[in-house]
Amino acid sequence: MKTILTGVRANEEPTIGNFLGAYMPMINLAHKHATDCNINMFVPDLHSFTTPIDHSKLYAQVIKGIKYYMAAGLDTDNPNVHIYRQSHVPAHSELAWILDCFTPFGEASRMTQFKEKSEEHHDAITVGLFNYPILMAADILLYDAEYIPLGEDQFQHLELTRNIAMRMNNKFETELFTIPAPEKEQVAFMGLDKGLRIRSLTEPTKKMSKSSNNEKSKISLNDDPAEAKKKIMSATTDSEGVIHFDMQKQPGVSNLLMIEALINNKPLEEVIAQFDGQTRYGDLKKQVAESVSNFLTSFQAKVASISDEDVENVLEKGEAYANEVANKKLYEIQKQVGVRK
Ligand code: AQP
Repeated sequence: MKTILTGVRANEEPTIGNFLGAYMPMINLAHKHATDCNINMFVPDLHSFTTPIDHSKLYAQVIKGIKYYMAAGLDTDNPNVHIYRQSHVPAHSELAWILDCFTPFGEASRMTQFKEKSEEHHDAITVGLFNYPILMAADILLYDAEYIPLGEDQFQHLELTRNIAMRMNNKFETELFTIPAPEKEQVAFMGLDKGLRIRSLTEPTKKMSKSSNNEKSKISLNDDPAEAKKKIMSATTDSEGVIHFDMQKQPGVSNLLMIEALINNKPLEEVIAQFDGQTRYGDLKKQVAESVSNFLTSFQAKVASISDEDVENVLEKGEAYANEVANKKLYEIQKQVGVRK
């Protein structure tokens, strides 16, 4: 059975960018492939402090992250659905070390996310931040995952994962790792024509990021719905005076059109047809504000109905599965690199 796998870091409160770019594609695939694929949705909690965080809040944020997966519609009664924490499957960090030794420094240095994040956090650039894509490769390769629903920003890391896996398969002349599908195939598997990128509300040429210090730039999943409406109403647009979907020239309005389509599960063309050529940006903002506020109200009610005990039960099952699969794979790899007979 093929494996579909994804995760969202628990460093900060996730945004609707994470929700629309990573949660929704995964949930849609989980429904579509409920009987013919393993669906692994994990919390990369060890990835959560590659940049500084408040560690006293991390544990609670991880548990909340799992409630979010469940509230988004992941069917935890399906035996093919596996929810787990990265830190509770030690094989992830063990494999990351091995993969480190098969990753040329020059190749890892080309990761644009590292460059961007080190500019943002120039006072705290850690080796962990540099190594993050290699731990991500371990997260994927341990489970022979083929499909990884990701937002556009993560495709370079996926390519690195593929390169490491191919290099090791060649070196050891065996099919040690399943090679994850390339970007084009991943995107087609998600039913998209390209990776999703929800933009910042205040600087729409940039992506919406959960770690941004500017609260107005993002809609977090725990935002008060009335506050979220205000953020949409004050979103940066442009002075063109006419609404067109054009990410280059009009990234602000195009971003709002995209949010409106994705959050209501409507085709983008339908939303574009409704607003194209209109001159009143306020009408578009009002409709998006209403949609976002309705979404948050209903999502937050679902989250509140899930107890910590529900999460514990799901994790107990998911982590037993993950450890069994991951350890089996790790043993095979350890044999190949010569540390186990
Ligand atoms: N704005 C976005 N649009 C579409 N997809 C997005 N993702 C993140 N932002 C957007 C996707 O969410 C998944 C989880 O990301 P992550 O938290 O593991 O790492 P990230 O890419 O670093 O996410 P953020 O929100 O930008 O976090 P911070 O600010 O903490 O670095 C990935 O699939 C990602 O593509």
